[in-house]
Amino acid sequence: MVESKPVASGVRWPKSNWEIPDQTMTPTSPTDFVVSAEQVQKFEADGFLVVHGLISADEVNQYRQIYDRFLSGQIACDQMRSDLGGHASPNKPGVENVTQIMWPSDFVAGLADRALHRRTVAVARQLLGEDIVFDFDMLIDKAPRTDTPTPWHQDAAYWPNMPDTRAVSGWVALDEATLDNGCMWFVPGSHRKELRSHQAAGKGGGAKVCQATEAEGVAVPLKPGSATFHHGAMLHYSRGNTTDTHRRAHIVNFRPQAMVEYERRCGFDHGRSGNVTDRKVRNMNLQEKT
Ligand SMILES: O=C(O)CCC(=O)C(=O)O
Repeated sequence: MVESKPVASGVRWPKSNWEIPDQTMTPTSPTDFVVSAEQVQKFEADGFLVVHGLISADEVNQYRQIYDRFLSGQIACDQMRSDLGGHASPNKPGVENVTQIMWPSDFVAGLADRALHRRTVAVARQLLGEDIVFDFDMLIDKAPRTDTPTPWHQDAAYWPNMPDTRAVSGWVALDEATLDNGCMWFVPGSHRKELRSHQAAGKGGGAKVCQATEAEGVAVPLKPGSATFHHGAMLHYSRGNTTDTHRRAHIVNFRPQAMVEYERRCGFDHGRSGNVTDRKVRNMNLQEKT
């Protein structure tokens, strides 16, 4: 059992004064989530892990309500919103191909202290160690019929080089994730090989792409409330959404506390301070600011 600890110290509240409407996700709801030794071994071997039932159906409904306020603009977060599929031609006028909203927990007071963040950090610590802490979170939505794949990539290719490369993302499905709406695909074991060479996916947007095919990977459909955890060097991708409904995912990223402090000392904060180039940076070597 992992002791629950605050996961996002120093968070800047609130750019929105919107309050979570009921108490379903109070900080007193169970926050621990235990994975087995076999699951830890599987994560080490494969570089990703499927965790069923991370949050309950009631909690999923609560997170969907919050999510839809972001998507509709009721929670104003324009500076954190972009089209991760901006490299592809627009498929639906006025709708992003792939909506990406960075740092949602900055916009809803207390969000980072509730079930989704608490349980993802509990799992992340069991997978990578007790020094693992929250780094940043994001929403990635594929709206109906936007039909835009998220290009094959490794998250580490977006980040600066780190002395300690432990990193894990908890990708929590708020809708059923299927082959047709863009469930995640992973290439087992790719986290233990050299990072592949990445290029800009196209002219618009900040997405990167590397060479990989579905034939190398496995698709991971998920029920709402279930999650995948993938290593920062895991090769992954998702197909476009060809269905009539949204594919909403809330993603929380973790790394060792010392590495979060190192990133921040170097001025790298995953776009939090409005520096969108943070999201486009390709494995530069950081300079610590004194
Ligand atoms: O949701 C997606 O389609 C992509 C997610 C992703 O690339 C990530 O969580 O690192």
